[in-house]
Amino acid sequence: SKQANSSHLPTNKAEFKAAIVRHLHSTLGTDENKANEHAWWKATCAAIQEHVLDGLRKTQKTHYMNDTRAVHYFSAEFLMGRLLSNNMQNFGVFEVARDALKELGVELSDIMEEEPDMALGNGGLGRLAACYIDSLATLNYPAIGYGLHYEHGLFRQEIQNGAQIERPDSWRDYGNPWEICRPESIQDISLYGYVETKYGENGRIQKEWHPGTIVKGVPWDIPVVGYNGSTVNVLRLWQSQASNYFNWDVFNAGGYVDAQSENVQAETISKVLYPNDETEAGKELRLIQQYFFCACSLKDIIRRYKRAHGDDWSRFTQQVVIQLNDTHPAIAIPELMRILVDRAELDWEKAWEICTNTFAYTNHTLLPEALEKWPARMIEKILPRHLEIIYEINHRFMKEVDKKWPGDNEVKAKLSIIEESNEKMVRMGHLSVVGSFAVNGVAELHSKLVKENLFPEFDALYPNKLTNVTNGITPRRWLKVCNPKLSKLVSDKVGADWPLHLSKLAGLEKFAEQKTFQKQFMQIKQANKQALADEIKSLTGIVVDTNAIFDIQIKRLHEYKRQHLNLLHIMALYRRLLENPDYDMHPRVFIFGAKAAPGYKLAKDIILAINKVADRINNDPRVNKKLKVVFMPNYRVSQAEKMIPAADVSEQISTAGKEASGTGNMKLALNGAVTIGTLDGANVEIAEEVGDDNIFIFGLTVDEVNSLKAKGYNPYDIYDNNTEIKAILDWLETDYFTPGEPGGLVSIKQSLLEGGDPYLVLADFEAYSNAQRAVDQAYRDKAKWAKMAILNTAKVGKFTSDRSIQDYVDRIWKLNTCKIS
Ligand code: DL6
Repeated sequence: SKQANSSHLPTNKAEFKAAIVRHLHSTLGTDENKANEHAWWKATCAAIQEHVLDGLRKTQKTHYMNDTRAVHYFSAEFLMGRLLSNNMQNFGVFEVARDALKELGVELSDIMEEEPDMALGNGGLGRLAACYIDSLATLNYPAIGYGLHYEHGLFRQEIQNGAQIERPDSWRDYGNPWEICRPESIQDISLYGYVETKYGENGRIQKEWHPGTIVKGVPWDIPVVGYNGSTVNVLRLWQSQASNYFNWDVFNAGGYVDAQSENVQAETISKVLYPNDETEAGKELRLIQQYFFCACSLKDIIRRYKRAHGDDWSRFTQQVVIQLNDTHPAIAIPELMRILVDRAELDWEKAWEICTNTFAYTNHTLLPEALEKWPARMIEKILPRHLEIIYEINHRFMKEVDKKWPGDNEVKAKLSIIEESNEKMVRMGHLSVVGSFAVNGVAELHSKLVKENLFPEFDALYPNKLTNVTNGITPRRWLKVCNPKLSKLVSDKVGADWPLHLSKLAGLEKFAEQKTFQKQFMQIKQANKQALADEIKSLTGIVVDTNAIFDIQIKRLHEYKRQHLNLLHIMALYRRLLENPDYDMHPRVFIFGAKAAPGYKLAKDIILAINKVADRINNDPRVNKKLKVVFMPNYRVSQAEKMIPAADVSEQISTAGKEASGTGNMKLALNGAVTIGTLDGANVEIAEEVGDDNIFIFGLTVDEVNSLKAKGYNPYDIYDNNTEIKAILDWLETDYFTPGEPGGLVSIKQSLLEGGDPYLVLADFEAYSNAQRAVDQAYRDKAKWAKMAILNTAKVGKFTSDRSIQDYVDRIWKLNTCKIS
């Protein structure tokens, strides 16, 4: 039952009103007359949090009593967004709380806007982690998320004169009503210093790490409420704090002064999220962040394990599985080895067996610039004992490789955890594969490419280690919470339990051609478009026509995602309209949301270009009845929740082979947007599910991309022979879009010509433009489009994160459900 775990959960308006007012008085020290929206928001959160904590306590007790095996999801990023509406929906009290507030004279939708997003992540990888912990709780699996309690999450984006300006994100400035500090579980974490070799009894060599400094890890718990509110798991995020520790040993050995001079101040460790997406930061602080949260989390796990099993390590791998979300937490592998070998004094072989039965690793990218490598020198300085352990792991691994490929030095060099380049580097991907019992990619195509291109020899060496788990999204946040009108319609047709059984959406198929249903479905889309149009107006001042096609591209700004392909096509439409005012097209609004990494110059130039072109088009009365372009500033989870329900068209146009999976593609399809996309990442599986008639696939396939590159791709061939492309690229060089500043947008042209067009934008332009014509034609046939939109919603049940989690559980984690009573 919805209240299974929350005996005092208010079930009627009167109780809710009393609870909220009680918190206004006794938690916030204000009253109904004085309270502003922020206070009402906090009091409402507090009223819900009472029950969240009740559920948390019961869950933890049940897990403890049953000594459950649990998954520990290690991730440098959790992109949680807002929690109030989600928690209310998951407890099944959204409507009653909304009505209670209304009687108090407060609009729930207004106070929800007071909640800052928890933006502790960059993009897909971090949001995936958030969806997964939602599903784990919903499916009643024992699980903990472990990460960093960044003081500043992803930067807030402002747009000034078309350019991105980064402002600090201060999500906790006025307190976070959901988190609980747990000083009783503080951990001490060592850094720097040196290693002493000692000879113990029986001549056993013992290593002792004398740290140069120690920092404190302070845990903050964010409860994670499952749908139906029965299991409440925890996301535990570590904050760094200075400790007063001063190591006289190290000082006397002469190491301290050295370490101290370059020492990272303790508090800076969890100060800020690195705003890079798909690019390795390579900074000392970043490695320290990674080690810091892994070391804290491992200590936490081992403390809990020992409470039940003492020093008996034999059951450890039965109780504990750790999922490494990309290589960011890979340093946990040598850390666990250190604990087992140096501290618990297990033999190396025994320790390694435990280790390699504990960790599993998810790869999220093939982009070479995102594959983490750390200079051995840097690891040695910060974590001297870990570097020794990594060398030992590699030494033993190289022997294994030699057994399989005797005397083959080439394969050894290729597989080695240590890259013997000018500067010795530690390859964290290789370390993760060697140290884990399972390695997965995040979509069928991506996992195939991981096997065939990234790690083929690892696949030969460890058959069955490499596998696929296709990503998923939580249908609670990404349909039930963000699109209440469509949710209600769906519930009316297929029953109210679809958020737990998303395959039930298939029940909509039979209504896809029914006139009344089409009308209802499209009326909801229209209402959602109106709401987004209002939001666009208030954020940007741009007025858009809701009868136009809402064509949406929302994701991090990256060349491989090809927002500039979209932009070039917009410029082509503009040009066609200028040349022929009767150019036949249905009105369209192109809407973007994207943040660029602050140091990624071309990505920021593309944002500038989108805004400059938008400015010109939106203010050109010759075309602005048919064409509008909007760049929504500060794209984030809560903004995605407003944009996705309003999309007609979903842009998923990455160069084939580059987007590991994508999850925005799933969210948009679920909300009835039709995809225009390449055969990349999970688009391939979305196409399989919705069928060729309900998606617009275009462009080069992975094989075609490879053969074109092998043959020698020359973008000038296209530029010289395609008058439209030539005209558009040349346009960027004028001052047409940047009055008084000729060449203001030329870097895009340069990257596509002199730069060699690494992501094949020009090669795919024609196909994209044709696919866009097909979209335009299809949209004009109202019944046809409605059917396509409905079938998208109906056929994407596969992409619930519950299915992904069940896949992980069945094939990797081997967990049992644990009902909370
Ligand atoms: O798996 C989640 C998400 C995928 O959907 C995206 O396709 C992929 O680009 C993203 N990968 C990263 C890699 N970052 N690092 N390292 O964010 O993962």
